[in-house]
Amino acid sequence: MRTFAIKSGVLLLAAGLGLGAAGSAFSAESLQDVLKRRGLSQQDLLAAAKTYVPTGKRDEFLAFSSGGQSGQVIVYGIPSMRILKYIGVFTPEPWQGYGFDENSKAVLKQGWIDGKEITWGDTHHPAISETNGQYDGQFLFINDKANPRLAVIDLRDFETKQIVVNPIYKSEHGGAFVTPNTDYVIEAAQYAAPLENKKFFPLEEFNEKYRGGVTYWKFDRKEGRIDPKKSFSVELPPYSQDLSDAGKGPSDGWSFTNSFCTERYVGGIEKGRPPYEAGCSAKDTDYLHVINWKKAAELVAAGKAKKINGHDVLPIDVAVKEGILFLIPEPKSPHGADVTPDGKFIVVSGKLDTHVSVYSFEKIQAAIKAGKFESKDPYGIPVIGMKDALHTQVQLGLGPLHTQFDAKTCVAYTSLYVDSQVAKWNFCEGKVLDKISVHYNIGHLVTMEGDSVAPKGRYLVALNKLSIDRFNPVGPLHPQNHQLIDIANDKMQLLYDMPLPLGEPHYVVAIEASKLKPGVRYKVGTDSRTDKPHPGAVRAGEERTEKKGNKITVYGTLIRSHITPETIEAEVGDEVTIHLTNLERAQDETHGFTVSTYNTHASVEPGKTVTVKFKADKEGVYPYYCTEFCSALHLEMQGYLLVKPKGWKPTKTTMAKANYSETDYKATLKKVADTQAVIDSVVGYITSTNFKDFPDVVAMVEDATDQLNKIKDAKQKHEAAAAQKDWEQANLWAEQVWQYQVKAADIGLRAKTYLEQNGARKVK
Ligand code: CUK
Ligand code: CUA
Repeated sequence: MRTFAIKSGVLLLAAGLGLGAAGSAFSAESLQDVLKRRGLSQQDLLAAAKTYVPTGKRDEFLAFSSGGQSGQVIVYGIPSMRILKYIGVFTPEPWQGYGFDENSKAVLKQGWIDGKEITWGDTHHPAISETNGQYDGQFLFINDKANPRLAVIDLRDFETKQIVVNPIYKSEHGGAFVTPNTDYVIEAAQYAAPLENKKFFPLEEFNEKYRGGVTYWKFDRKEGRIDPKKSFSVELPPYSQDLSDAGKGPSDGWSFTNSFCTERYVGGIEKGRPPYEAGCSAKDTDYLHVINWKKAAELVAAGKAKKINGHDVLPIDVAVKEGILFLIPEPKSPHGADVTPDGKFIVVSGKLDTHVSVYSFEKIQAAIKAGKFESKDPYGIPVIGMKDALHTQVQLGLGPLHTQFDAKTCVAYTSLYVDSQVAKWNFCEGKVLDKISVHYNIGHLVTMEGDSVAPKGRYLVALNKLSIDRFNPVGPLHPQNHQLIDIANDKMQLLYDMPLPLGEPHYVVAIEASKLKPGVRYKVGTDSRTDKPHPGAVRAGEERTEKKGNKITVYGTLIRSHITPETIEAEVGDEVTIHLTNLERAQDETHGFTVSTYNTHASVEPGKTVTVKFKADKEGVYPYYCTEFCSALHLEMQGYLLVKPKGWKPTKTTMAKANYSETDYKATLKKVADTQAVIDSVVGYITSTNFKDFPDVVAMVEDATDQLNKIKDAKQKHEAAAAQKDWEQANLWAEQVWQYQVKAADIGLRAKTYLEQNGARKVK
């Protein structure tokens, strides 16, 4: 705790010196000793050296993992596998106040369906925005399979900004996948259902009335939001559409979505029918849907779509007539449709077939151009013969699922669910290069930027469905297992197991860390959920509380270690709205805010303005306080909500006194003088360096100066009170001077440490 150090700066210095001297007297364990003691092999040591990121150093890549059933996104570093953040997306996240303050509630409310709040999500596929097919690090998208929704996360602050509900599906899976310039975010249906909302058709009418589809959400990059009005869907048969990918390079403008259960089988085991799993995998092949989305967008713009639930849907017959929709058989109950970095091939995994099928975009186009189709499906969609579209098929092993790519040309990695392996193979020549076992039952896998036009290679993470024997047992529900694999060499090497206790990580995307440029503070008064100035924001000195009828509106601020206002008075039944602006500029000086028993919480990062709102529906005294340990006086960052009975009148009007004496006042003045000496020495150090070259330090110095500037007023007050011999007031205002000093010194010392650690130069 820095403040204790400040109380006697001299003591701290002495203690520091003493510790250093004592430390060197102990002899350290040697590397060999440690290997022996912990039973580690040379191979373990090598793996450790490849993943270990020393304190103060950073990871090369950042991974964005689906949080599965948590409805969140998990951010971690590669190769250290250190978790950096959980981003609240479809579900409330208390720490960040997500779902507990009005601004984030508004985002979650966009995800309500049919007027009903949905507090869970089944996230599957994250996607990073792309420019010319390369990750640009600006936005992240992720889907919710259970409640067909898609979310937009801004990577400037890692916050969820928007949720859109798919207007026509009842479940979805093949999203989020972006087109090479993020013009559209693709989201395909999964389990077919009637497209019209709240419309019932019996299962007997499955073939006629149930449908699937692919939605193309228009992304407005300037606004950083999806534009639902400019988005559209292509109607598809009631085949269970599965995963999608957008074409790139030569195949840009097209998208590919595979499927299962093209049998259109409807179960009903309770009526004696064989189950879904039998009926849905009876045929040897399903269909890869091949769609010209660029032309589809033109057709929609030309008015060829019909409106379903107010949303533009291009009907199957129009898509067929206009020549933008084709099918290709794919074996068997496939999973994964991944376009190669060069955009020339589409890799489809067999799941129930031991092969991956590599389709050639060039061959597909040649067949379309020549009108060479082997048949039509029951909905009139032309079917291209498998052999007319195949480049090659490679036998990889049991249960191939998903494919990612390497920086090395033609090298791909495919997960083998049943074999619990990753296969490394060459998709140009169609041969297997290497295999490695994982633990166990791998689903997705990710290589660095491995689904972009320019994969970075280096690392692969296997996302395993089972962890069985890997970790300390924690009950029947095991953690998920993300296994880090080194792919820089010919042979893959397993490096590290990371347990994740949040939900099934269907997919992860990983980006070079240097491409991300998140901010550390907001422009003062920003609503982070709209990126616009918050109407309730105020600057220091503008704080106020307004009461109109039964509505109380507080325009407050937060700055170490003080909530303004310190008291909020209400009558039972009043509706209380509290806007809070964090006035800090120093990094990581977040304040939290809660009011006892009113189920409300806000996380207010520097510059942010957040609103909490509740009905003061019960008489009583409710403390409110800052929930982040923001300074030594954090616990004192408090206040009271007083909810008075209707018509209540005070009987006592003075506060209890502490009876401070002149001696107390003098002692406080001494403490103030001592602290000033510490501040002077820190200021002396900072100004002797090129601190102006460090924007973070400049911000800290501004914050510290702000604190010191407040001293003048408090000093006048204690001196005036002392002149009146009001030692109570004199001592308390002198204490307040010291508070400002402590905060300034705290920031100053942090700036000093920063300068020392970041190679500041002496300039005088
Ligand atoms: S799915 Cu989970 S393992 Cu949703 Cu991409 Cu394949
Ligand atoms: Cu602000 Cu604790």
